[in-house]
Amino acid sequence: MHSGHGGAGAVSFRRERYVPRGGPDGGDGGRGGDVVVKVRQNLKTLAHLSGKTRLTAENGAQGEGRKRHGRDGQDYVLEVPPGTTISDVETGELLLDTAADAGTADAEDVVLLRGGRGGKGNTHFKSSTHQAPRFAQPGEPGEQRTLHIELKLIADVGLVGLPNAGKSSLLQALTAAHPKVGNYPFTTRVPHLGVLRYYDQDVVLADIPGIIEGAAGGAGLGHQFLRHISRTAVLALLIDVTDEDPAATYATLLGELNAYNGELGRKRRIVVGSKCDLDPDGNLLSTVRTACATERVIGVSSAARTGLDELVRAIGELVTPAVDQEGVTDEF
Ligand SMILES: Nc1nc2c(ncn2[C@@H]2O[C@H](COP(=O)(O)OP(=O)(O)OP(=O)(O)O)[C@@H](O)[C@H]2O)c(=O)[nH]1
Ligand SMILES: [Mg+2]
Repeated sequence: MHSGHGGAGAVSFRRERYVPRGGPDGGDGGRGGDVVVKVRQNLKTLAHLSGKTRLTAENGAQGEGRKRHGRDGQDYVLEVPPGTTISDVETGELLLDTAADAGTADAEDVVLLRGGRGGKGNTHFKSSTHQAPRFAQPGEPGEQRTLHIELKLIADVGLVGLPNAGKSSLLQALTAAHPKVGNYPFTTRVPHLGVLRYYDQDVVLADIPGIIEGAAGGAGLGHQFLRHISRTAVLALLIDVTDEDPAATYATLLGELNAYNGELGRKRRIVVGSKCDLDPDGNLLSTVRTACATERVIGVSSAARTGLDELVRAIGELVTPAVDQEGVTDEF
C-alpha cells in the first residue's frame, strides 16, 4: 500500500516579449494522494479487496511555469466493513481497529498513509543575492507499508436447533459455505459462517453446534458456542418437522437461550420447519405451527430446495428492516 509522492516544484523563468530577463516563476508540485480508510456499515466482507495486492494513491503532478501549481494526487479510498483491523506487517503495529458494533453511522475517515508534500517551485528561492535560482525542491516521497487487513466476522443471523435439525444443510443451501453434514448429532463442532445476498446487503449466517437441554449450563458441547450468536441481530430456530414433539423442542430451545442470557431470548427471530420434503401433505408443518403459535413459521427443505426464497426474504426483512424494497422487486 502506497500513498502518493508529492510532485516536484518547477524551475522556470518568465519568458515574455519585452521582458528579456523575467524572474523565476516555477510553481509548486501537487500534494501526493493519501490512503484513506472509510468504514461502511453496509459492507460485511472484504471480498471486494480480494486479489488486489497493490493499493496506491495517485502522485502529485509537477509544478509548472507561470507559478502554476501541479495538480494534487487523488486519494485512494479503502472501504472496509465494521470489525476490520489493519496492522503493519513489518512492525506489527495496529493502525486501525474499527469497532464491530459501532452503531449505524459510518465512522470518521482515517488517513492511513499520508501523501508526500509537493516540492516548492523556484519562485520560493529568489532572494536579493539569488535573483535567478536554477533549483526547486523535489516532492516529498509518499509512505509505503505492507498491511494486513483482517475482519472479525460478526454474523447477522444465528441458526439454532437441536442436533440433526438440519442447520448445516440449510447453511449450505442458502450460501456458498460447505459445512459438514451428517446423520448423527454434533456433526458441527465449531461455528461456520456463510454469506447470502439480500438486495445490496451481505447477510452473514452462523451455523453453530446443536443445542440440547442443559446446553446453557454446559451440557452437550457446552455453552461456549452460544457466545457466537450473542451478537447476531436475528435468530432462526430450526425445528425438524419430523420431530415427535415440536412443542417440547421449541420450549427447550427458548429455555436454553433464555438461560444463557435473557437478550438471546429477546432477539428478533423466526421459526424454520426443516426437512419439509418428508412432509408432502404439510400435516407435520401444521403441527409445528401450532406448537409455536406466536411465531412466524416458514417451512423449507434444504434437500428439495423449497421455501428457501421465502426464508431469505423473511431473514432479510428482519436483518435490514429499513431496506427500501420499492423499485428493486425485479431482483427476485
Ligand atoms: N430429507 C431431508 N434431510 C435433511 C434435510 N436437511 C438435512 N437433512 C439431513 O439431516 C441430517 C442432519 O443434517 P445437518 O445439516 O448435519 O444437521 P445439523 O443441525 O447441522 O446437525 P448438528 O451439526 O449435528 O447439530 C443429515 O443426515 C442430513 O442429510 C432436508 O431438507 N431433507
Ligand atoms: Mg451441523
